[in-house]
Amino acid sequence: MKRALITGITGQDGSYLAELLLGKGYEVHGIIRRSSSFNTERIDHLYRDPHERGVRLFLHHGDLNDASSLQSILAEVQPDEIYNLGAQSHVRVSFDIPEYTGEVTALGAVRLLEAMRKMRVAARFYQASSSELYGKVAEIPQRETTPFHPRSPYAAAKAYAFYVAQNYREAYGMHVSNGILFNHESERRGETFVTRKITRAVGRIKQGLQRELWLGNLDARRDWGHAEDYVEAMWRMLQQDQADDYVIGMGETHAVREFLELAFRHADLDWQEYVRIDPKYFRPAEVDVLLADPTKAREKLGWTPKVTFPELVRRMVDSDLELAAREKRARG
Ligand code: NDP
Ligand code: GDR
Repeated sequence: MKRALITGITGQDGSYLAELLLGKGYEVHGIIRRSSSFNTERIDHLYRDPHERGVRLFLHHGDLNDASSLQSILAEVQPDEIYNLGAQSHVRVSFDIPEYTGEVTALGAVRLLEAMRKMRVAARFYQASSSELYGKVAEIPQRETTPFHPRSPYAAAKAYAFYVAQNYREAYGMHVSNGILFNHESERRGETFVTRKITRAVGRIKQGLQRELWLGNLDARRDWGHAEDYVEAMWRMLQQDQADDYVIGMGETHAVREFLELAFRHADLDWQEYVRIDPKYFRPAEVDVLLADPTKAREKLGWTPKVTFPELVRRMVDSDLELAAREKRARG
């Protein structure tokens, strides 16, 4: 039985990846942070008491900012594959907490790689790199050879992690791959990212629980896919004989405004009646347009996404319509 270790298992991608790997027969270990309120909602449906027979999901307390916890967990788990998904992943927030973002998102990656090297853990390693690396884009579409131009403390931290991952591959011959993933969303997306903020508002407006939706830049363009498809690409990267770096995206770009229109229309609402602009949601430096060229992933990994952009929007709105209906019932 293969054994995988996931940092960021409580996040959107971590939860889908854990599902995928459990479905493939892996034993899955996840690192979780201690917090005063539960932060395991996205994986609660996968978790069983470890005293039961046949359990294959195990959770360990640790932190990317705490090298000794990483070393202990690696020594105990001895994984075959490591997926480093843990990060302070919010671009706007990274302008407010740039130093902390660097600690987790940049130095967290080197802490984990260095722990692996020191402990002689010969696992394959996936680093969650991001299309934010392209930032002020040098070419459209963006491919593996497009130069980076980070536009936020988050993107700068991810650039460090990208290069350090490449360096451990070249310097120590470790099997380390970067997935340069474009935006991917889902019913489990964090509620402050723009897509989920919109679909959550659609559900709540429809139920009369909310009257306005405050947003920032509606002209930014993103290449949006579904997270379930993207975690499949992560896994495929670690099944290759050679470690490498891959762009993962749909090859389609849409403005925030288009997402808004589709989402509100799906619930028979007109977005213009509800959306207001608040400058606080604009970023000090913006990434205007992202568009992936995923040719290499298609050809080398045989990866093709299944969920289209309109399906993604529909799924998220349907799920949030149900959530808001439950919220209303609970209020009585
Ligand atoms: P989320 O924000 O949903 O999840 C982030 C995860 O990181 C959570 O499990 C969080 O734990 C964990 N985490 C945060 N800080 C620490 C820390 N100090 N130590 C250990 N774990 C920590 O992100 P996504 O699932 O959307 O993204 C997964 C990864 O992929 C991230 O690295 C992100 O930057 C990157 N990425 C995401 C893209 C996307 O469109 N979703 C695109 C490209 C890259 P907790 O629940 O306790 O907060
Ligand atoms: P992004 O995602 O910054 O691309 O990072 P986000 O959904 O936060 O923003 C996308 C675009 O929408 C614009 N926008 C708003 N964004 C937010 N969050 N809230 C608003 O109210 C709002 N109004 C307009 C933004 O300006 C931006 O242009 C995500 C994260 O998952 C990263 O971790 C990941 O690396 C990248 O995607 C690829």
